[in-house]
Amino acid sequence: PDQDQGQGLALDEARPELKPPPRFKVLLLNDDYTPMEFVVEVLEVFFAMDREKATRVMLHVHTRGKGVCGIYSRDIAETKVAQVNDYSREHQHPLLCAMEEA
Ligand code: TYC
Repeated sequence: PDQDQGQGLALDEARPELKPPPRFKVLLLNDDYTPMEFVVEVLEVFFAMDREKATRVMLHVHTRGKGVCGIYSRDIAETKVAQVNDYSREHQHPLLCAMEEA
């Protein structure tokens, strides 16, 4: 009764191996207008960074154009992106958060 489920099951295996779920990088993008202090606050509040790490990540984004805030399941990554972009818009800053498959 063991049939190939289309995920690489060898014909002599009893059960198919399930593919691990994809992971997503949550990214912060640089812009010319969002205050550095606001970006640090976002990293502290939404990504549980202490001030030192948040400042390091903010400066990386500021100098390199983008940076990784964390790596999550699709659901958590989508929620973080929406929370950060809503929060930035509420405060009338152009700060953008995005995600890409890790
Ligand atoms: N470049 C912004 C400034 O000079 C600071 C900044 C850092 C903005 C990181 C966005 O994701 C960002 N005020």
